[in-house]
Amino acid sequence: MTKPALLSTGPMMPLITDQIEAAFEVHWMHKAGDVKAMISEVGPRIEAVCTGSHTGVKTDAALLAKLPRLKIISNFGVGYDTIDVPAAVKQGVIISNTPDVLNEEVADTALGLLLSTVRELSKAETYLRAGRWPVEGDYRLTPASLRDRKVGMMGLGRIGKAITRRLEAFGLPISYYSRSKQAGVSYPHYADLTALARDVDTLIAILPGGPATQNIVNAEVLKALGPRGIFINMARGSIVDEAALIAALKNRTILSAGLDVFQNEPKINPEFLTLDNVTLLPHVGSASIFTRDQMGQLVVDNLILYRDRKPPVTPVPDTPFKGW
Ligand code: 8YV
Repeated sequence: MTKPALLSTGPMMPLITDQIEAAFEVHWMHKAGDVKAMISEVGPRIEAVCTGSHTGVKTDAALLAKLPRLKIISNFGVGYDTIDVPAAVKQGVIISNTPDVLNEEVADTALGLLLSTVRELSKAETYLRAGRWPVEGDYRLTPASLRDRKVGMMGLGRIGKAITRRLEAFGLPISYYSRSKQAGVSYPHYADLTALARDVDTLIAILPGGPATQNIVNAEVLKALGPRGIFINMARGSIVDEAALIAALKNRTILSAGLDVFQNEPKINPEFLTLDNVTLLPHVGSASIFTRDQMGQLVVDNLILYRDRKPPVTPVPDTPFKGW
């Protein structure tokens, strides 16, 4: 039996690589000397794409146009903002992602980043490691505490809810911003992000990236958040006007920020590194072996199900499965 042709937009973890190599004829973009020539040669035969935001490659309309037999794009990650969804829909391509298996891990990381930012835990450890404790005395009392804070969630999807379960255990009042009010949710709802920012002092972002949320955290929102304000981003760098955020941190328009995601990862804006009121993580929200293995297996399962002409396990809502 000939193996169907698959294009991978970049390297994948061994768990994925081993299984897709066994089931497909895999063409790796990062191994191709001349990507354009490789795509022109194999593009007409490609039936499946394996991708993820870590590859840095966009599955855009131009690439999709070169893959006329494409049936499935299996995305590593719950967020699939590097894929041109309308173009995939137009071409009748199913997109699958890796939801649910990462909810609790990302929520754990969000709380870690929140605590580290509020109580300056990374800075306090750096202080100790630099030998400053015995010389200069105790690390400073932190200006911020969770004890007197109100949280505004930006996005209340499955990961958002895993975060709010934790925030409730911490005893924190919660409100949320989303386009429409969710049935069965009792937290105050805001359809206006600036109004939410005005009423809380801590914003936690966990909503999808892409055109609909591009730069929604802008100078106006940060000003509304105010000088006690803390902004935590577990979503995508694209949701923030980074120049406005850097200015707000520099001018102390807000107190501080905790960021797991950035525009132009991994080459983040170097200005962030010069600021002392921002906690920076290298996009590690879901990054444990335990959780990444489960995400990787979902990537493979969706691809193998396509090969066997069975329904995918996690198609995204934009491309419901109607048959191959
Ligand atoms: C991954 C993520 O780091 O699931 C997501 O959307 O951002 C992360 O879990 C990323 O997708 C790796 O490509």
